[in-house]
Amino acid sequence: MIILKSNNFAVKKISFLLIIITLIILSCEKKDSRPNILFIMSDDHAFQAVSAYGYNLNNTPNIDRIANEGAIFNKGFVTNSICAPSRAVMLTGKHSFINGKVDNIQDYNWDQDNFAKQLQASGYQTALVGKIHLRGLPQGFDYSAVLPGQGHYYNPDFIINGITKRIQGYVTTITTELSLDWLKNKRDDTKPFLLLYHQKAPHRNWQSEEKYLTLFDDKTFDFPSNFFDNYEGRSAAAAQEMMISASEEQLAVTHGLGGHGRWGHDFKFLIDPYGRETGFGKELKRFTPEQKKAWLEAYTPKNDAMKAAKLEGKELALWKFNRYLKDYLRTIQSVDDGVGEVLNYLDEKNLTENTIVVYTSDQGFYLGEHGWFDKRFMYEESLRTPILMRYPKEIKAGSEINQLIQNLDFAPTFLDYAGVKIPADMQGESFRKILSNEKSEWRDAIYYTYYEYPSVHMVKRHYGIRTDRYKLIHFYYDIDQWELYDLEEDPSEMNNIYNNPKYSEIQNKMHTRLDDLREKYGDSDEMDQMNLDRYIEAIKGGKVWGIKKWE
Ligand code: SGN
Ligand code: CA
Repeated sequence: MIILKSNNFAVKKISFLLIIITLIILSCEKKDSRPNILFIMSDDHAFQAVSAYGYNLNNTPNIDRIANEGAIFNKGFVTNSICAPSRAVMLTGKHSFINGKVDNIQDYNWDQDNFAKQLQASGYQTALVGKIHLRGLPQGFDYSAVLPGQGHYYNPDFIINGITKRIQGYVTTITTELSLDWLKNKRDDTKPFLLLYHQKAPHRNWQSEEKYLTLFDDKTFDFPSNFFDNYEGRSAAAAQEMMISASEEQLAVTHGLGGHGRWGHDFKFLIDPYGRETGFGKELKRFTPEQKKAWLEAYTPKNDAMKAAKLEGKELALWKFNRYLKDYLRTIQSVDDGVGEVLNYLDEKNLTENTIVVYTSDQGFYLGEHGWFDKRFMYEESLRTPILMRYPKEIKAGSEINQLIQNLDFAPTFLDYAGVKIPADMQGESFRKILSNEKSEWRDAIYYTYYEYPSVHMVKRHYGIRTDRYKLIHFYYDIDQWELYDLEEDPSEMNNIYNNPKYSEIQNKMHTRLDDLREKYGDSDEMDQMNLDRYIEAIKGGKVWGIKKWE
């Protein structure tokens, strides 16, 4: 009996130990310690308007914090400077002509692979909140709350896991709230997370939050030095329709697409200085009475004063430039507030150490350079995009990255951090080792394409390459123009030196490099023609409002 009893005791002891061991193993399995990824993207946020880049236009302390505690990229670029294509590149790690989403107009194929799908399959919990601008239910995400198309600044609709719902309030705040709600209440903390927190702001038409409607009222911003560009030697630049301060004649021939800055939509006049009613009244119909009241109280006195001053010429241009820039910067203030809230949440929950935080934009933007707003061109202000990144485990605080990084590289980089094999057909490269200082060898040139023409803003089709110092661009279709820039001598790209004998050797080298890259990535004249044919077909089908003229 006694023996049996003691045996029984031994068995119990062993079972108890086994249970403990199993629990330990299970809890180890439960904890997937791979880094979380918080990918913050805003829409049309120029690097000139992130204070960490030192342009002295505004203050973005929360966004700057990412760079102060991590890295700032001085040569971050996109492959195709327009919204939906840029997002498709970011998701797939493939150039536009490979992933198929070459312009804002044609459909994106969500069935193709993307890095969120890869992370999801490897055990990440994934979410997408805000603007994505790609039609169809997002794939690769356990949770999605996205704006349909461009979305609205005030009282926006959101498609939450496929179901559309109108939410009252300001879009930037709502996007932050939905992201925080997912982090706080929908997280499975046994898994690492991927959160795409994507703001609509500061996209046109720059509608700011009520509390910032009068920010910068006491300031006058000066023109950038090339605001009054005459586009000499650059015929594609001369043909665009994206002037902040277009003349009444230019506004009248704008192909009816609303390209140049408009009195109602952009400058917020109900009645323009010439007594004409604008469409702005209609836009305010979406607002609640309180929102509308706040807006009219802010804009009416400023607009009345402007009309009374009867401005002309340079003074009028300066006024338009200031109205544009101030509205634009106001919307960024709310973006920065949101970043602050989310970073604070990471701190509170002790998630800062193990979370990769990226802040970027879908492309750059003109803040008056060449007289413009918008993007699309391969010139620096829209080719370049802000990139700031923090990951305390591998990135030293205060790092500066000067390699030629592209949005093409995000997908493979994230997979690299997550320990997921990078699919061989992804065209970007992981820059993880650049950030940890373990690698210095890197590409010496980037490749660029742009296709959306004819369309609003009338920026002609082009492709090109940029090296550390030079840029070669070819505009084609209804034009055949080459441009070459020496960015060291001419950072504002005012002087097209193509065919300048002094640069003939450089020119030849750049042509060879361009041919190499077109071949390397799988682009060609045939591809350009195919993309053009597809575009004309899409427009003929009447898919695009506003460009019915080309039917
Ligand atoms: C809208 C804007 C354009 C802008 C495109 C693309 N006009 O058409 O100014 O270039 O979106 O922007 S607006 O009258 O609707 O404001 S993108 O960021 O989505 O590519
Ligand atoms: Ca954009």
